[in-house]
Amino acid sequence: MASSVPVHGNWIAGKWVPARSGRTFENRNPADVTDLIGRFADSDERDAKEAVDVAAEAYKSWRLVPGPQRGEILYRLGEILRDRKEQYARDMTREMGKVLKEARGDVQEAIDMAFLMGGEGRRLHGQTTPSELPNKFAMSVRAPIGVCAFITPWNFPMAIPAWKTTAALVCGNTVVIKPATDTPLSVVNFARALADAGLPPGVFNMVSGSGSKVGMPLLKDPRVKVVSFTGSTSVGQTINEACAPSFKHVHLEMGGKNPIIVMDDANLELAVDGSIWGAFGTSGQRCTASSRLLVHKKVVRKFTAMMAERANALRVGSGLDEKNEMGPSVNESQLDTVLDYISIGKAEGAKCVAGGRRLAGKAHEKGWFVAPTVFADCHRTMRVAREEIFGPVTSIVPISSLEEAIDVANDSEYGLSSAIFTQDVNKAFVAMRDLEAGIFYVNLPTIGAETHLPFGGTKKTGNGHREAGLAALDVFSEWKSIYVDYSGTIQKAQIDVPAGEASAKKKK
Ligand code: UN1
Repeated sequence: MASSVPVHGNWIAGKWVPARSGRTFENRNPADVTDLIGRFADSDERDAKEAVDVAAEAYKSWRLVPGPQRGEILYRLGEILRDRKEQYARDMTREMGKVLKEARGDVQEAIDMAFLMGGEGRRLHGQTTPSELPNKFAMSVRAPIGVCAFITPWNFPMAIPAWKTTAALVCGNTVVIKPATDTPLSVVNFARALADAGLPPGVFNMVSGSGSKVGMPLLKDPRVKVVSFTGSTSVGQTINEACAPSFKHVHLEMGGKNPIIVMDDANLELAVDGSIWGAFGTSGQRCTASSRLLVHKKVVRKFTAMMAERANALRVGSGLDEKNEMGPSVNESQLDTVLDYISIGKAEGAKCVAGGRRLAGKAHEKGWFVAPTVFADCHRTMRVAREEIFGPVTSIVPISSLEEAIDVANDSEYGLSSAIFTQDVNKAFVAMRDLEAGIFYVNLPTIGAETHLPFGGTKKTGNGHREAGLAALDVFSEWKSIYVDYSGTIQKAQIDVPAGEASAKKKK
């Protein structure tokens, strides 16, 4: 049967090529590890270098392609992804486990991004502004930067590569991407769609393999000008350090410990609905997962009972079965991390009111399944209430006022997403102003960002950049300020005819 397993190469210069080493690695279904999805190029620095060679060469012509034409290719990308949405979603569920409905959403996010940046090809607005001097024109334009290297995660295997790629390409940059080793197939699919959309060879290249053998060489290559990474804060720090000596532009999207505040006036049904979705969507494997529930003491008992009941009732299993509401953890080491945190929570005195164990039994024995887990009566200092777990575990921390809730929420090294459930507009606005996070929701959980708004966070979640939305253009372009003098003289800014001096002279 081994011969029926597809083998995928790297996508370099518009061709599928094997890794120089000739080696491959396996990609297996986390819901059923006997299901071998394919073998993928196990690349090293030679493959990474070749991809950068190609991207650097392609940059020379791609940067000169008019924005509207670049945008049109992205628009076609959106149409192709829309046509293939079902197949690509199934491939994604099979390789990373999230339920089909969510995998379709992931592909949809890539489609949305393609259309957004497709349209941007005809805008890419800069500013025109008066000059302080006569017969002189002033404006700013966005200029591309060069080769961009992307290190992308497994939790949004197509959406996140699309966030980065579409924004980079519309600005006129070229790309080398290293997909997560758990989810290379979704990036293979994305590369196919880009090729079929008519993207010239070499503008987008994919090299699969490990962070040390492929990622690191990309970070050290002086021809790579921009690095964009989504993943853990500790890896982000390593990337930041590796890029510092060559002054690369670095865009980092990292961890979260996202709070939902539930006030005593909240619609509790809605708050529970939102918390279940926010905590257990994608098996809690979102940077934006609602992993802290800060619930007013007046309603916390009722809220906890409702959460436990709903969590226990969630149908967990293969995401390919439409009846299931939650899939597995992505791999064995992620499962181990989640189980470790469950033990830590129990040991530090958090009350486990739902889940708290690996799922065994026929439907689960071949995969990395954990029961949706709710810890109640948590204290803000507990590790389960502070550290990012990246699994189906959420912690309820009782609070007695909005002020206390905001204080607990902000007492975190992360600042990605945040939310409040309340019917009091005054409380909603105070939380909106005071929560230290890049994203804020009222009467929604912390997940569910839309592509046309900036995505990213404060503190150790990010390094001051945003992706998606028009903010993404700032990561992938440099401002160029342009002055055109048609006076026929060398007019000196700040020195010749400053208006203030003219009026001061008159007064004398
Ligand atoms: C992530 O978890 O890394 O807002 C991205 C959301 C999704 C994107 C999540 N649209 O939850």
